[in-house]
Amino acid sequence: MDWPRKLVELDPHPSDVAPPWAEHIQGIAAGPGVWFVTQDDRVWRFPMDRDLAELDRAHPDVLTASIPEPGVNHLGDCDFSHGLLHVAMEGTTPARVGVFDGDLAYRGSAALPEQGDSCPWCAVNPADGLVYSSRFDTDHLSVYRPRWSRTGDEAFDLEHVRDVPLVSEDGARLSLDRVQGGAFSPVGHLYLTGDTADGGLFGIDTSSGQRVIHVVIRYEPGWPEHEVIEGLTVFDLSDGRVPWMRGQLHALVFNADEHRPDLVWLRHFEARVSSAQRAGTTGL
Ligand SMILES: [Ca+2]
Ligand SMILES: [Ca+2]
Repeated sequence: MDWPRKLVELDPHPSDVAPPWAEHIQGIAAGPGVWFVTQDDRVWRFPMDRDLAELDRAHPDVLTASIPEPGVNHLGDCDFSHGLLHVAMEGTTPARVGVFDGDLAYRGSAALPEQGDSCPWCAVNPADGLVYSSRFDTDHLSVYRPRWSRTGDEAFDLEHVRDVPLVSEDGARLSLDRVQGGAFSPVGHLYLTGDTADGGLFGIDTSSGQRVIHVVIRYEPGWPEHEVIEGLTVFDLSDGRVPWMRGQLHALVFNADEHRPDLVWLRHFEARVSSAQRAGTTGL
């Protein structure tokens, strides 16, 4: 399946606002008619037909839940697949992936011994049903098979099945720094975010580990702005279902100022496909 010819950034929305869910924001995922958002200590579900910039827990359709797992003190990027919200969790050794249902009821978590104490993101590949993750600074992806056992309490487990070494466009070994987010397109293309000035968005072929797309996200990581690139999600808004947002790839940036509430931007990217690709496909 072809990759996009290029990714073009559109206007952000929400943009430069400080709703309560923006404080130390970490991740985003899309479900049926809803957005899921993770902060470092909280999970949210928001209706997609309302403006994210104006939502807080006072709205009757907004759900939220705090960290349910003992020892976990940091949630990372999240991903929604087959009715389950997968959330990267840190604070325990090893780090974990927690699972909530679509109404944010907690279902359990699984340890990731291969990743030590680092799990900034996790994402389910629709092409193989496997869970992908990595350490914050990494030269490979780790791949896991989810398993549920029903002996006594329902238990969730992730079986490590392989690592995928990362390689650059020209085939050299590749290390990525400050990986904050991961999300798959419907055809199984993996997109990662890297929170550095020369990082941004990466497209990774998970069969070869090769980076095939790199789009720098322009932001202000250093003093005095303290901006941070966080998680991302893939969701096609090109049909106008959310009139104030467009694009297929959506990445979080926030301004981590300790002296006032954090500001958030959702940065939208649209795939431009080659003429050889079939009309009507997003090409992601
Ligand atoms: Ca993060
Ligand atoms: Ca995500």
